This record gives sequence, structure tokens and C-alpha cells, in this order.
Amino acid sequence: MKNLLFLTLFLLVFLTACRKDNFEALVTSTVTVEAKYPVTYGQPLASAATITLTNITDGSVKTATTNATGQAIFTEILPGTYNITASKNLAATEAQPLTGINAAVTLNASQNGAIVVGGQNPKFQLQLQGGAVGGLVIKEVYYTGSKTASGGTYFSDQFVEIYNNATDTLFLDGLFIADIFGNAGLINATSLPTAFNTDKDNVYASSIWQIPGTGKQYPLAPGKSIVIAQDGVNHKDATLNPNSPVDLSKVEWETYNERPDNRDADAPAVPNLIKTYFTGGFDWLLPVFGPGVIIFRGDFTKLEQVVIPGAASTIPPRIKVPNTAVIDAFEALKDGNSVTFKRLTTALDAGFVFADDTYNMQSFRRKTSTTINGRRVLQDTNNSTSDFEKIVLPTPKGF
Ligand SMILES: [Ca+2]
Ligand SMILES: [Ca+2]
Repeated sequence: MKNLLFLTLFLLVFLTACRKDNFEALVTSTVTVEAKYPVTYGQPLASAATITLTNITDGSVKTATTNATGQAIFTEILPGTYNITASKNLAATEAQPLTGINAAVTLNASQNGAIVVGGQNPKFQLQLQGGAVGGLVIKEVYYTGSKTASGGTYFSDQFVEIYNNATDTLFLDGLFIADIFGNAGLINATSLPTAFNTDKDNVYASSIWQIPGTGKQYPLAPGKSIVIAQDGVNHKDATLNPNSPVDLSKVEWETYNERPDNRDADAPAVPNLIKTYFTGGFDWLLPVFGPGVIIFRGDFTKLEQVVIPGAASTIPPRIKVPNTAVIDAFEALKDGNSVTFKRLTTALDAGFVFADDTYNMQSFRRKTSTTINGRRVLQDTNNSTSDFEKIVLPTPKGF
């Protein structure tokens, strides 16, 4: 009687189970999830990433960690539909060899509606993504200019190059570029350092230009750059200066200073930056003795206009840009003895570079810190002295 009762109970449980899930559905699967790093990273597969597998029918969650080959293995997974997530936190020291940049990053990925069919052993690949590590940097500044065959001075061939030093595509839309007010050194006997340099929290821009766009119109891929020319023409042309080291007729942007007398020509093939604020003469001439240059973001209409201390009322004010808005900075001074003339605060740029002379075609290019998957990661320690090298001729778009 006891045995019969047991058998009856057993059959009852067995039949209930059969009704609930047919025999076929009980066949489980082994599910492999592979976590991949972003394509710009130094390694393809992410180990020690956390993977979750959520059954969308009953909400049950299984968690596993990827192994040395970037794979997490889930055994005895019931057929059904699953949402999969992958996440990986990299501390700065872990990120450095992967991204080239010493900054922490959080990576995530998800795949919803992944279907597991009983008895099959599917493999899912998740491509991790995260915020861009790194940012836009000033890659090269060619400000010295060149000499003509007759010994004249030529400065229209100046340019600034901006480089995407990040792991992801960045958008240039709305980016400002500016030169900073102040003498580069003892240009003449009465030259003084800028009186603004007592303000350690702001820099004071003389002229400001802006890249147009509504937000996503001007993407710049990792490891790529744009050149902003004073004039977007071939400066080696016979009518200009055959001694100039650069052809800037195919660059991305130029600074066109529209004037009634047409002293600055508009190169039709090279788009113009927006002239946001201008205190220069005929064109955006960077000081050939050494400029301070910044790139920054913000709302120009909210920036304060400040009269230069001691300046005549006819001199236009300068634009006060908070250090916090500055993305990157570069400073060149007249010579090695000009440190008291620094215009950029130590927080933005702890050092400066200097050329051997004016109009000698020397250029200043940011050093390469490392190369990852063919992508150069440029050195950025916020110190132009150590981050830039003096080169004998400019190298727009090159190294
Ligand atoms: Ca121009
Ligand atoms: Ca143009």
C-alpha cells in the first residue's frame, strides 16, 4: 500500500512535468559568449569581463566571467530567448596598454533577444563599447613662416593641425580654436609679459574661430587629423612663395577674414571657419615669435570680454576663456629665456617650445607616445616642452 502510494505520487509528478515542458524542451545547451574589445584597442578579446544571461520568460539570471580567450561558458541553458550583457571596467593602468592612454574606462555591450534552441550550442559575440578615452589634441603648429627667394618674409603658410587622439570617433562641430593674447618674449626693449598672467584660472584669447556644424556633421576618426590653414592654397605656387614648405590647397579648413578690401583671399576649394571674434589685421596671423594656441568648447555668448589692463580704449577687449573649457593647449615663446612671458597657466601647459629663428620653416609636432593597431597615440602630458619636438620642416597630415 505504501509502495503504491509512492508510485502514484511519482507518476503524478512525472506527468505534471511532462505537461509543463515537453520532452524536447528539456534538452539544454551550452552557450558561449565572447567579449571583444573595441577595434581600436590593442587586444581583440576581453578577459575577465562580466557576462549576464537573462531568460526573458522567467527572468532568471546567470552570470559568468570571460576566460583568457574572452569567452564565458554557460552550461545547461534551457531553450528560450535571452538578453545578454557584457561589462568590463579597466583601471587606468590596465587601459594604458590597450588604449595607449592612462585613463580608466568602463566598457559595455548588450544583445537582446538571443535565441537558444534546445540541443544546439550557440556562440554569441558582444562588441564592447565605452566612452572615448583620450581626446582632441593639437598635433602640429607651424608658425615660423618661410623666406622668399629675395629674402622677404612669408607667413601666409602658417597652419595648426588637430588630431583625434581618442579611441573613438569624435565630432569637431562647434570646436573653437584661438590664439592667446600676450608677447612671446622680449620682441623689443619695452616688451612686457601679459598682465593677464596673474589670473591662473582663465586664458585671454585675441581671436577665436569655430568649426561649423550642428553636432554630428564633422566626424574625425581615431588617429586622423584636420589642418587649419591661414590660407588654404598651394604656397609653393610661383605667384606665392616657391620656397614655402607647404601646399595647403587640400586641407580641411582655412581662416578667411572677409574684408571690403579683399586683403584675405577666399580659397574656394577650402571651407572657411566661422570668424567668431577677431582682433587681428588682414588674416589670422599667429605671432611668428611664438603663439599660444588653445582648442576649447563652450558658449561664446557667455564668455566675458575683458579690456587689456593699461590698454588704450581703441584696443578691442580680449575673450576670457576658463581653463575648464580648454581641451588642449600649445605654447611657443621667442626663446629659451622667455619663460616669464608665458601666457598659458601651468595647469594648461607647464612648458613651452621655441624656434631657433623666425621665418626658418621650423615646425612643432607632438611626439608619438605609442602605436596601437597602427593608430598613433600622441603624447599629452600638458607640457609643450616635453610633448612637442622641433622639426626642420612642417609635416601637415604626416609624421
Ligand atoms: Ca586666410
Ligand atoms: Ca575658403
